[in-house]
Amino acid sequence: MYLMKDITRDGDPVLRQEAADVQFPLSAEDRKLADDMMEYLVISQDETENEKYKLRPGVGLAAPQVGESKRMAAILVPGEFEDDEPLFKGVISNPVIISHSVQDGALDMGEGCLSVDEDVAGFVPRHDRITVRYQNLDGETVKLRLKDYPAIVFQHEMDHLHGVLYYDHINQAEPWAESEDVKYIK
Ligand code: SB7
Ligand code: NI
Repeated sequence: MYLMKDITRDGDPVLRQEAADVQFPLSAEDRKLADDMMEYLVISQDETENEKYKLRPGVGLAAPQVGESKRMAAILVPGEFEDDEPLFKGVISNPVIISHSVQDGALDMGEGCLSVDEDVAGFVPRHDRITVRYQNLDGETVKLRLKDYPAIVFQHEMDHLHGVLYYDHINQAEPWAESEDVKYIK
């Protein structure tokens, strides 16, 4: 089970590397990596469990964040209400954005990252809608259309696989400057 001490922090070169493709069928080691990353997300979103283990809640976790430079990320985006089905739950490998909207979107609260201890504030402009292609744990190719919050989470995780951190996208001079061309997502 991963704990906060296992999460790589900003400054660790693994977070700035281009991650390597995942091979299928998955090795036992990669399968365990996938399961352990998803386990982190599930426990981190459980209020009593996360307190017990002192885990920061996360909706995503990319392999470089646990020191593995591989193109794999676990994503668990909860539904709006408790007991709702998650908007997305899965481990994605070798993801690519195959098309995206002209419309940009940014979370109105900005973003955070388990690998960045001090929150860097500001809007993080991304694509509002994307079509992604990735491989699931069985190696099957999946094509998925996403918009708004889940689309933002996918892009945050995919950035990790390219050595990019969310604050790289923040306007340094005016971090909260609003733009007519960006949709702000609640
Ligand atoms: C806000 C938070 C995340 C994604 C998009 C907006 C995930 C935070 C956890 N992670 O550091 C995952 O890489
Ligand atoms: Ni992150």
